[in-house]
Amino acid sequence: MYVDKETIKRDFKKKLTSMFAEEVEEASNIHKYQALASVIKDYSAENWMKTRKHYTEKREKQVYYFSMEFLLGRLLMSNIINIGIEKECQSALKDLGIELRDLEEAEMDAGLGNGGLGRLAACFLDSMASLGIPGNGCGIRYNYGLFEQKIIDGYQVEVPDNWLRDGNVWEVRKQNKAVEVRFGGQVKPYFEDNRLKFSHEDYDPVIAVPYDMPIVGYHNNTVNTLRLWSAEPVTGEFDFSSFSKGEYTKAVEYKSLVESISQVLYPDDSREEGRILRVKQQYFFVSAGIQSIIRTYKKMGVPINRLDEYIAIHINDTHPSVAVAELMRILVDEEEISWDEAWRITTNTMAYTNHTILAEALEKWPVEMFKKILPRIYMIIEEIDRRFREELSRRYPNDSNRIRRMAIIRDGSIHMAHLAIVGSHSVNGVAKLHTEILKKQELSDFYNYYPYKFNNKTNGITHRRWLIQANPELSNLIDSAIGTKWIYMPTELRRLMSYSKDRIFQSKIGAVKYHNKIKLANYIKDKYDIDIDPNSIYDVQIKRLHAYKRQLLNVFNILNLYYQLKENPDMDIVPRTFIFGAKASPSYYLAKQIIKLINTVAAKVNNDISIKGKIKVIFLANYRVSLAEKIIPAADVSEQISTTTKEASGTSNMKFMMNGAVTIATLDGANIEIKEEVGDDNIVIFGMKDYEVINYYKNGGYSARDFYNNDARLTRIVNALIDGSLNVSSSEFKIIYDSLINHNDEYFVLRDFDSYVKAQGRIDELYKDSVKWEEMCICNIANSGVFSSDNTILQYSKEVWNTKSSLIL
Ligand code: 26W
Repeated sequence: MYVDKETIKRDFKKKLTSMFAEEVEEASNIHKYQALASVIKDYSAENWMKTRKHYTEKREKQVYYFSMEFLLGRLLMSNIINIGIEKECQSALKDLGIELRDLEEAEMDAGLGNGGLGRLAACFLDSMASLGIPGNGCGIRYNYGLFEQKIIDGYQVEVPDNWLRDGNVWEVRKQNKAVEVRFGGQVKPYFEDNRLKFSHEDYDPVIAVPYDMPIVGYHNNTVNTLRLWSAEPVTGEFDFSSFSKGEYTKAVEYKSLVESISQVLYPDDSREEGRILRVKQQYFFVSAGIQSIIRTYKKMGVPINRLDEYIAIHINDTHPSVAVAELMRILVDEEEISWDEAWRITTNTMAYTNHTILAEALEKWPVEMFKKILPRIYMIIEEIDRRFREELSRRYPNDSNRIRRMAIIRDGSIHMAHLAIVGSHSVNGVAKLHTEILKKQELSDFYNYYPYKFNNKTNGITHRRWLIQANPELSNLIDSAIGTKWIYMPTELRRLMSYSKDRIFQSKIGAVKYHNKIKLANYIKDKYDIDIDPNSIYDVQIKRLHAYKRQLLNVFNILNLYYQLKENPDMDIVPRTFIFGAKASPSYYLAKQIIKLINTVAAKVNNDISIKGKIKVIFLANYRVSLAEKIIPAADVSEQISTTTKEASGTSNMKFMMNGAVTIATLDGANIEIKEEVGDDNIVIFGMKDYEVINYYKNGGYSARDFYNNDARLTRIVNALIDGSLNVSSSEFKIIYDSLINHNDEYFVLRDFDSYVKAQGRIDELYKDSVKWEEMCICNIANSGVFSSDNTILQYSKEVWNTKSSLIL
């Protein structure tokens, strides 16, 4: 869609008047942002309608991506860029004395996610729309996203993320599409027309109200939908009956209980109430989503038993896996289809992605709790489990152990991953190694039983946000070298390889990086009043804080360098700025203490003039999508240092690569595939191999204490955690010390330390050779195209969903 600059100016001024009765000169940046966003939304509205109509008229198969998390970040720029009116907007605003970048900063991130899994869902939405694939998102409209992180005295302090404070311009509330979701109560079986039926009585009704957000495709007139559900109390009769009995307090209680369902992302589930709420959240959006899918489907006039030909439902991790039982409930109880036929439809409709092998994330719900909240759904899961066990005992008549291991309900718990696997036709991991580990270890029983269900889909990232939007200078430089075909076909970036040794192109790449580094330095100066040197190596680790991601290994290398510099301030190293960004889960004490440690080390290193500013450490607070967009284009080194086998894929690794950073990595997750693309010379690999890690876990034989005792560097560093030399009380980091020495270092920090330090030494050497370094940067950019989420989505579309691109002409 094209809009000229004069139209934008006129529409924008009109909006400021109609929304706020303000003129340009008096409006705040927030008002100006909201007016502009609203104008942009208007521009996409017609195509939004057209896309919806087009899909229904053509009876296109649609995919619904069910996810507890959508980490969208900001939408203004990405919508402007995808519509294709960036230059026009910029110059319209300029005429009015406004910088588009300033308005961009006024938008709150939609932070409805924790990390990789949520951001992946957002990248996938962008790719589906940009490829013209009929794809919708389905999730929860949390009133509060992931907490805002403040750093006070070096500690993480969580503050509610009130992202809806100024309203959300992008969303449309669709009251007339609301549905009812039922919790609690009892289920009574009865016979009617020779059929066993179930009536659900005394349940607590919750109204699910959808809020739709447009997902604008890139230059293709497609606008798909992300539907987020909000929980509201039933008004009218229900309230009135409570009031009439004089139970005012009860009515208020009911209201707040209902509203708690969509109140906040991941309420702390370390307590029973939190767990109950999570189950409710999951069923709430899944039930609402499936009900609305069925409603829309029925309008097409196709018989219900062909649902699987027109609908694909994707289960993003185990969180929405109750979808299997909910679809069965609707087909069997409401549509009165036979169990076997309903099961055929359900399994053909559902597909499941696993995102982790960490036990803590494989959800299990206690039967007693679950059946109180969802009595009918529990009955259905019991029946699925009963039939599945029967099937298994036919196949494995003498192997009761195996049947027990694979059961959905076992030892008083419901294993949601098992439900998802049994109820789907496709199960995938998110990188080659991860899928292999699922097949050979974590899910090997299921792989033996259903080998045809398992497949790999390596993650991806949208190059539109992570390159075109976040790094316009680099994107323009690429255009000038190889044209713009890469935008539609990112693997075309390969053509940059012919420039990898071109000294002029290399220096241009260097200049873009330097420019981005200055921008980040200015941001840091502004926010933290710390000077960082744009000629230093920007060495970046940004991701959730978790022991397996080993931010600790990074800190240990910094301390090691610091002690070396103390002894020899003239040591010949390239100055380095170590940059961290990470949120720790509020109840994860060890992770929070690692944040405190990073800040403690930062204070010590940054204030020690004796090391002549050779290293600096910066912890950037409140890591989120919009901050990542500022950091990644400025990074020289990408830290991907998880314990091998633990990081399912990683996706920031791909973002850094695409922006010309060099990766220092273990052979874990997608790092392996990055290495395959760039070749051994353009990545720095260290650490244990997957089989070594697996052997250690299986056979023991690792002694962290030996490494601590036998490596003087480690003795000193680990002792520093408890000897007061970091200028904090000696008990402050006792938990970190214990995790390493008394709990034998579960993630092999000490084991990989030496190898990591050497790898960091190689980085230093490589960077000194600026010609070689620039060549490496170009190789990384040139080979990043396969990691575009467009590539990933095309594979899902073809191999899992059976959907196709359907563009409005
Ligand atoms: C059960 C609670 C829970 C929920 C979410 C535990 C853990 C999570 C994580 C935040 C899930 C997550 O983000 N996993 C990441 O998914 C990415 C996308 O596939 C992968 O690239 C990362 O390796 C994986 O850690």
